[in-house]
Amino acid sequence: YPKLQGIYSALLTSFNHDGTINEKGVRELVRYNIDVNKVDGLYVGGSTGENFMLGTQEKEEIFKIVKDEAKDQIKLIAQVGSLNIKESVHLAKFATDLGYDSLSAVTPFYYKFSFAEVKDYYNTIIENVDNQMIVYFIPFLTGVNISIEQFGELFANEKITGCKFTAGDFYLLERFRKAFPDKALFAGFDEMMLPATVLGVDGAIGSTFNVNGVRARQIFDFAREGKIKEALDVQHVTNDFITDVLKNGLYGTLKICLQEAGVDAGYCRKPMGDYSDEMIENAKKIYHKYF
Ligand code: SI3
Repeated sequence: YPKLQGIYSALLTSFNHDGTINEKGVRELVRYNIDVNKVDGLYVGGSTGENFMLGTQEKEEIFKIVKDEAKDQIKLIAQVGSLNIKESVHLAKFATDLGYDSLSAVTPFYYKFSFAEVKDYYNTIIENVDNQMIVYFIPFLTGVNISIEQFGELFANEKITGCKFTAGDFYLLERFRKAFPDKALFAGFDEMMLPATVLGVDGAIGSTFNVNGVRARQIFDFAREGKIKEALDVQHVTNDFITDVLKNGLYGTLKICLQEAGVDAGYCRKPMGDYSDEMIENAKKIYHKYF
């Protein structure tokens, strides 16, 4: 399987006010990421896609719309992880049949699964499909930690080819890079992209790239060229933006920013809340301050 690398937006999902999927909006989000952010790929059905609040058919619909819009212009990763492993197995086949370049699955959460169970989950999802798997490691939301030794056990399965590393543990990130130089390693925290790039990640997957993708690439490229001062200057502006966004509500603010840019990014899905007038005003100000 080809090794993935570069800048990937964790794709937002555009919802109508009643919570249904806004197909036109999803298409516009894909186009904006390709044409304006100039990303190398999209991570579809992740946290940013509000995936864990969706039903199976809705997940299928999003995978279909995104592939239909993006065609082969960029790489596509389908996040298929779910506590319902039958759903994961089904979606893994579904996305592979659509032509997705890789699968990814969040570590199973909520119940305190043993590592043996986590390993079995990944092996089961990838077993009967001709595709690769990127482990979605996000301990601050799942409570699931994986040690270097355990990553080694997962990678004993050659179809498990990488990790989306959404954690601030740079010691673990460095140990991972040294132990698995050939595995695809993606940074997951946009606000820590510079140090992650210095430690040798192959790329980054982020929510804020939907709006701030151009700066994300600058940080990545500068850091890889050893131009640390230049990279840090862009990271500083990026983190001012991210700090403002996080204060105002992450996904909603990104969507309102995109609306200011002419993209029909829609609403968030309940239980996420509606936009207040104040939030909309703040988000518009944020957009015009940085773009
Ligand atoms: O699955 C996904 O949507 C992601 O790629 C998540 C990504 O790691 C983001 N994490 C979350 C929880 O949203 C980050 O991009 C994050 O939003 C950003 O660094 C701001 O903290």
